[in-house]
Amino acid sequence: MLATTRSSLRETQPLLFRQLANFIEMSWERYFDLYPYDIPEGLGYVEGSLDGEKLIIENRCYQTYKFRKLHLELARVGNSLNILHCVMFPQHNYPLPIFGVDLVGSQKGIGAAIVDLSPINGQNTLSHSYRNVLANLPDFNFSQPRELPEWGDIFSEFCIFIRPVDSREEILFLEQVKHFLTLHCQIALSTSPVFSSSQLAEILAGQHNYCIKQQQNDKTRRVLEKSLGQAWTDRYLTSMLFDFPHAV
Ligand code: BLA
Repeated sequence: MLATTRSSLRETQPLLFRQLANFIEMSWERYFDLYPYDIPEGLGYVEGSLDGEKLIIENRCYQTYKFRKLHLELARVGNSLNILHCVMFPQHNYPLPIFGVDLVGSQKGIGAAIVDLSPINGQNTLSHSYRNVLANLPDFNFSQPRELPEWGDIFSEFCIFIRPVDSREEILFLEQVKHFLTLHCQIALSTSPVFSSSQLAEILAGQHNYCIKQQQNDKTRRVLEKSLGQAWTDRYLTSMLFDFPHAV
């Protein structure tokens, strides 16, 4: 077990959040050699309550040989809003998609559950090794699929975006995330780096586009701004949640 202190916020979050957070970390520990990641000053653990409710954020980040940043964030607003956010950013010389998952839950239940392996090549397609597996996963026919916002053109055709209606659907969603993540870790292990400047440029451009689009999520921005203000939120979105590497 790598982490010596388990998150305190985690213990207070609903079951699906805890199960997903635990599975993500277990997978990272199982498949990769994890190295420390330098979280920007003051952004690892955050508490804020400007004029809204109290917001608590706990971040865990690692880097590996093939990933510049593995990021797991748990957040809680007031007594009711829970958030799990996870993104795996590949190194700029590995032609891998971006794994991302977001859970947003209130007292009324989980309103948004989204998972994807987002392609970062110009054609917005995943390689055969991903497609072969993802296309053959069972189709659970979730009863409340949700529509992606305009900036959501970064997501693949396999993206799952739903409002789970009961604990059965929550478990099925968790199962799908496990498939996505396990597949990704296994493919990442056997992926070789690219060397040509055109391939490197394509990966950089793809990651850049992913981050720029995610930064346009007004719903995330609003939650953060209410508790921590606009300047802080700008810095958080661009340096902690969706930072991107500049030219090689
Ligand atoms: C939606 N994200 C949301 C919502 C909130 C947040 C409040 C609205 C929920 C709803 O419509 O029911 C808030 N999410 C946060 C906050 C953080 C967070 C505060 O991660 C972090 C501090 N978002 C991601 C990632 C993905 C993602 C990695 O961070 C996808 C892989 C997607 N979240 C995403 C999408 C929506 C969303 C697509 C719906 C946006 C919309 O409907 O406009």
